[in-house]
Amino acid sequence: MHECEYSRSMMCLSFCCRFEKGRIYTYIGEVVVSVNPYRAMNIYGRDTIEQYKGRELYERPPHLFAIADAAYKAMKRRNKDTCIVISGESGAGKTEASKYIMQYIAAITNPSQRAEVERVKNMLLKSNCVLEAFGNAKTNRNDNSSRFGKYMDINFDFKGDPIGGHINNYLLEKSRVIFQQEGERSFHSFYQVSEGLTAAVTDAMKVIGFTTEEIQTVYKILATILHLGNLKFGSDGDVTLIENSKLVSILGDLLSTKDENVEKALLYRTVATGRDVIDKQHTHQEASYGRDALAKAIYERLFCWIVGRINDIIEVKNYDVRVHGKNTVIGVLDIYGFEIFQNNSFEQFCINYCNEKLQQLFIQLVLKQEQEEYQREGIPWKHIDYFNNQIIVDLVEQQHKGIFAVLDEACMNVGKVTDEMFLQALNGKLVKHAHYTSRKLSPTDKNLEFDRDFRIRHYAGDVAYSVVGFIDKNKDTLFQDFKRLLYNSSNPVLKAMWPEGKLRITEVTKRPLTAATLFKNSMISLVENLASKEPYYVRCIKPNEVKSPLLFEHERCKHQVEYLGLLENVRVRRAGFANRQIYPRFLQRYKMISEFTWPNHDLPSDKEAVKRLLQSCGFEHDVAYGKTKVFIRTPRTIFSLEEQRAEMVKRIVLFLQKVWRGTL
Ligand code: AD9
Ligand code: MG
Repeated sequence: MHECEYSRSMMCLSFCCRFEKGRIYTYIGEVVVSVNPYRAMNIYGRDTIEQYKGRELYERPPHLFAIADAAYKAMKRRNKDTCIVISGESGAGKTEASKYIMQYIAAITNPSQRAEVERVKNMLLKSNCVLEAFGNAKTNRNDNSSRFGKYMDINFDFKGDPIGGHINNYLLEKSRVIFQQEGERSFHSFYQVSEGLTAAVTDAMKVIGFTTEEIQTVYKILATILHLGNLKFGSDGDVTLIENSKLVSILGDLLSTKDENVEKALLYRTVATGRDVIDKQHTHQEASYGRDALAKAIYERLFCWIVGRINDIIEVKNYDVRVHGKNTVIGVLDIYGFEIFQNNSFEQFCINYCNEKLQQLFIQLVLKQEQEEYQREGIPWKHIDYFNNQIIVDLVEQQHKGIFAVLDEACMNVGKVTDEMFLQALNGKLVKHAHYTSRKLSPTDKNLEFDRDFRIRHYAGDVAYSVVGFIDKNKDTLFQDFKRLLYNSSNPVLKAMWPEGKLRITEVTKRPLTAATLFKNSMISLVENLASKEPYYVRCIKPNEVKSPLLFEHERCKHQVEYLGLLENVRVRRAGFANRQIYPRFLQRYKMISEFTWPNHDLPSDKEAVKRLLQSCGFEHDVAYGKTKVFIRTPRTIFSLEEQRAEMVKRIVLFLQKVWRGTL
């Protein structure tokens, strides 16, 4: 067996042993690996929270709470913005982890029980419940699968108490509203509304601050979408008709608009030809397309509106930086995991691209930068190899040549461009790319079943995508008539969701950005944002495909260990250093623990002074001296330095108190 294979196997064995003993968390350096237990664990209660509060990472057994505490401490002690990035495939436990992290942060903050802070915490926690109802659904991978990406910033005041937050949401899989694969469901919210409004979600919305009118509108929109699903078109000669016309008046009522306006928007579109404006009747196919696009668009708009309302309510208010100092942030990222379905479409393509971007960030921050820093600082270092997935990120997002660019170009063409033409263009551009292939390019490849598929070799595995629907989903066209219809509703909440319906037909000229471009831009800015913060990682592993608390599938786990880069992660960490600080900062913090450096040193440089200090404490064996920074191998050394410092601070304070009272 290849050495790496062997090491990965051993790593899985140790995860397996720990999993069987109910120890679902393991550390690799400061990265927490979490194996989904698929059963309720008694490890998240108040007593466990108390055990982790304020402790250093290695003082207690591995736990999510420890990483949450580390991110919190870094934010509080060093005034740094931090973020916790949770990754892993669909069903691996990311969303659950993000909720435990939020609960932990809520539990350890606001010791003085300030009412405003309690209110903010309550809202942050409740917002999860609402977002899950509208953004999660049962898939074949996960009964509660996130069908949107979520990045939540929690803002803290100078005392370290939460004072607000902000949620960014990413590409909701809205096609689920009109179509679900076998065994899957639409978003939870639809079942909740058809079961007669569950108290859970409505209460949460009320607590967050949604008005009764707003909540009613939400349910009216859900009902509208359900009715649109039943709307059928027929033909009478050349004329397209609505077969079940009774539905039109129901829709009119729900949308607070005239029935005839609903009917007209469903059957006609207004087009400007030169100076004239005419009503053009839809073909049967166009009408069906329009109806589906409407259902998807109003759900997506509803979802974004809900996020926007939550943001209005939870955003930081009345915070004066001049009075209270800088407010700092902990970001928590819980985004859809890498997924391979029976049939993979545009949505899976975007989701998997997002996972490539996050893997690239992990590589940049944990594997690459770390090694580059040792080289830069002149620390002896043997390079550890890893697979760099930048090549796949480029394959998707590169200008002109990337798959998104080819797709956008196809969508720009005037006239009818088909999905097949897009596939041809891809084949032409990517014929030599090591991570791309299709039936045309590899006719003998047995794993490529269909002519309509192209296959990407992702960092986490091969995925065949069907091009069917790529063009439509990317163009994401919604006839302007629907926007005007909704804007002209007499329901003010609905009207406010569709401001662009205000435009007259002759004013609408600009081509909107495509779905792919919007998604790409949002991913690039997400990664930039994460990279600007101090990152903490949770890597989630899914032990089996059948949601069993007893089964640990070795091969599945090994595959995840491989693509998550965990072995490389261990190697870099093991050979590397847990902590590093520039010499002046190190001295500033610890100079009081050595007679050679307190209150000032007379050595030729800060580097020499740090050397002397560490020698005098007996830590020489655990450190290396770089050009500008000192590197400390094990966290225990840092704990010990911290303890000695705390002891000295106590003594100095006592001494000063005595001087003050004149009792010395
Ligand atoms: V997806 O990419 O959104 O499809 P996630 O978010 O990674 O996926 P999720 O957190 O939803 O997965 O976990 C899936 C299921 O595993 C949950 O519904 C729980 O039933 C189960 N789970 C996950 N983590 C835990 C845990 N710490 N304790 C108990 C868990 N059960
Ligand atoms: Mg999830």
